[in-house]
Amino acid sequence: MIDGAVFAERRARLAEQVGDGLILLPGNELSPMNYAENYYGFRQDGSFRYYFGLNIPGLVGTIDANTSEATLFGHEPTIDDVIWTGPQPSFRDLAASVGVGQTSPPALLIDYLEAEVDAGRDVRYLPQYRPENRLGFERLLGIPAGKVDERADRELMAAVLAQRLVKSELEIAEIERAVGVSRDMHLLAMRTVRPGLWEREVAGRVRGEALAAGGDVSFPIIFSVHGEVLHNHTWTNQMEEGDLVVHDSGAVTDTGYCSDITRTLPVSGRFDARQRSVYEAVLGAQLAAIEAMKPGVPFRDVHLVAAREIARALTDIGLMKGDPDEAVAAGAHALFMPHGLGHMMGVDVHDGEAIDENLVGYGDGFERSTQFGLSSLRLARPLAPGWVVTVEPGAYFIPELIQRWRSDGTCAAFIDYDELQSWQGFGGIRIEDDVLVTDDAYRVLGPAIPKDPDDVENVMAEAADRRL
Ligand SMILES: [Mn+2]
Repeated sequence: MIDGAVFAERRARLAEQVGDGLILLPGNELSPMNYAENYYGFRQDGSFRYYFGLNIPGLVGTIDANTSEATLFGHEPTIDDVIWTGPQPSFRDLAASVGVGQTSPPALLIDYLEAEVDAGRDVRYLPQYRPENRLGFERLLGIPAGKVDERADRELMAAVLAQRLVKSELEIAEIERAVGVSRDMHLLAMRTVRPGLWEREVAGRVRGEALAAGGDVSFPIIFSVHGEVLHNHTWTNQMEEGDLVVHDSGAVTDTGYCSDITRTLPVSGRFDARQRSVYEAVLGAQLAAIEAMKPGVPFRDVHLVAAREIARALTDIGLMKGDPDEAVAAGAHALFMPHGLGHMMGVDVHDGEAIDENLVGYGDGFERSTQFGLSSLRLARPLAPGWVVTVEPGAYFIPELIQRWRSDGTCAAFIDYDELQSWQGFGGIRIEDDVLVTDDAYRVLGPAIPKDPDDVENVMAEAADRRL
């Protein structure tokens, strides 16, 4: 539980930043899977959770930016609610628990907004990513659903991001708790993986660990021997001797804070020589990138530190050639790492991106590159104290991409395509941790999760010994 005063203080700061008008912050609704009353697991909107704390569907919050007075719109539980979902605290008490003294039935929201608009006040809101909320705005504000996002309030967007992206001590402690759950999830996977098991058998147990901790996963688990498929959310393969498996997963705690951690495991329990060489390239890149983090350093530079490390190591291995720095300038490393180094993290696992990905990561004179690979970087601008950022370099062998580049002769001066031929089916490797930017440097958050290749092998070997 987070004290109600925390949310009241956040709302007061936002009101002060925005200055005038009425801030309208809808929470999320339950979302049907396949018929009206069969829902996906509920996930609250990040900004609503940040300012109003409650993890309940169907609520709307307003903050008067002139007075910082907040109102929560929602209904008191009826006898039907009690029959179907059990005894509920009163809505008034729930609102009070997050420091809100004023509640109102949802039906009155439309009149309330109309009165504000009639009085000449701005109703300010954030872009909406859920269709039901866009439709709700059409009904409440008379803005066509398709035009809701373009009329979102830029000042409010900037103010919310400025506030949400800088984490307080309390938030850092909550994120570290989420990383602690991640540690359990990853150790469980390391102790379970072996040839013959199916990916889904491990993914299911990993999810169970997140549920047992009182929360859930913060996004659908990536657990695949096809790690080269960057966002692979299927778990349909049987793991075989010699495979690598990429495990990218995170927890969300009961207070709504996320973690996002990736480890890559040898299914046999031991990395072979090639696997270890690429693993060490990725680990070296991750450690060098983390080491480069401090306030004022553009995250784009940190990304390029990782890219150069990978290019250097792959040149040593014989997969790349020429000068590694020139290779990175030409974008050649992106054949192996086509994604960005990381993203912000908080109440959303990609924190703030529901508001605007470019507003989170660009600006301050930074514009998104059009170069393949670098164009996928979500965060480029200079780091600031209190930011929590993932650092997740990888190296992947994507057959279709290699084929395309080879036949186009792309970056042929920097890639040894003949050598690459014998690496078909290698898969992918990614290593990810969650890092706080401190006043003068960085801190890797949470308890350590094995990532040195010897440590990973040792955890797997101990578990294999116990199974005998
Ligand atoms: Mn991530």
